[in-house]
Amino acid sequence: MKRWSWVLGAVVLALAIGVGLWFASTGDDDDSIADTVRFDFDDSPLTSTDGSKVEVSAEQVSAGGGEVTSGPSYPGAGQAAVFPEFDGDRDGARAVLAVTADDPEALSPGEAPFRFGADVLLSEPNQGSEFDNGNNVLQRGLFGMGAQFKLQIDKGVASCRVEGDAGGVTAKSSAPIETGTWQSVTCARDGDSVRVTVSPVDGDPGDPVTDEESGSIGAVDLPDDAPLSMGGKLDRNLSIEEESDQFNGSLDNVFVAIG
Ligand SMILES: [Ca+2]
Ligand SMILES: [Ca+2]
Repeated sequence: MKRWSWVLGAVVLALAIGVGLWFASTGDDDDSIADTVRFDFDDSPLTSTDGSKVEVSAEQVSAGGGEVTSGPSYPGAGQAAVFPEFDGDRDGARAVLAVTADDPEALSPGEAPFRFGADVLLSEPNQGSEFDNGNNVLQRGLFGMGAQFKLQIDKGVASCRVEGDAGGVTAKSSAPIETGTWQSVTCARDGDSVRVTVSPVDGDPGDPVTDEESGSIGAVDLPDDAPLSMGGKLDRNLSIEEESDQFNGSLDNVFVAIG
């Protein structure tokens, strides 16, 4: 009898430990789902969302009288950030949101897998001059900096570029970004793979379309002074680049999720 009760006790203990570990691992998984930073723009274009893991501050950078304003998002998504209409002149109206973190390393993924993206409503026209030849949605780092991640919509095609110390990889979507309708675009880097996924967010849900490109990337280690920018390119001194590829339209639920 004694031996059986010992065995039963051991089995109960093992089960308890197993359940405990399962709960602990589930909790860890839940934590990894939380975004590193997210902007839902419901309170203002400059307020990051509760639940973001990293404390950040955002400021508006303007040129040519451009402005980011609040406007309605799609049903159920509150407010969105509305960027200036297309103006292809050198000194045309432009505005970009600059995001900086107290700990810039927190927005530097290194070799970790990460995702970033946004819900986008693209205006027409949205490009077509030397100074606005595209629509940069979200990026950290500039081309040639040695490290970058970027989501852009050029000629109605969304693409995700990730560059590290071993090279740059760009994944282009095979699903066109329609103007005048909300769509969700997500980029994901995992090892040598970069994926771009486009899916509608209102009306007919449709099917997400994912395209993938592979190549050596290495570590994406960004300089501390490189801002995370929404709606266009910024220099490291937080000024708008002359060829800023201003995003024309509205953005919502902009996020970066590292790890
Ligand atoms: Ca919103
Ligand atoms: Ca543009």
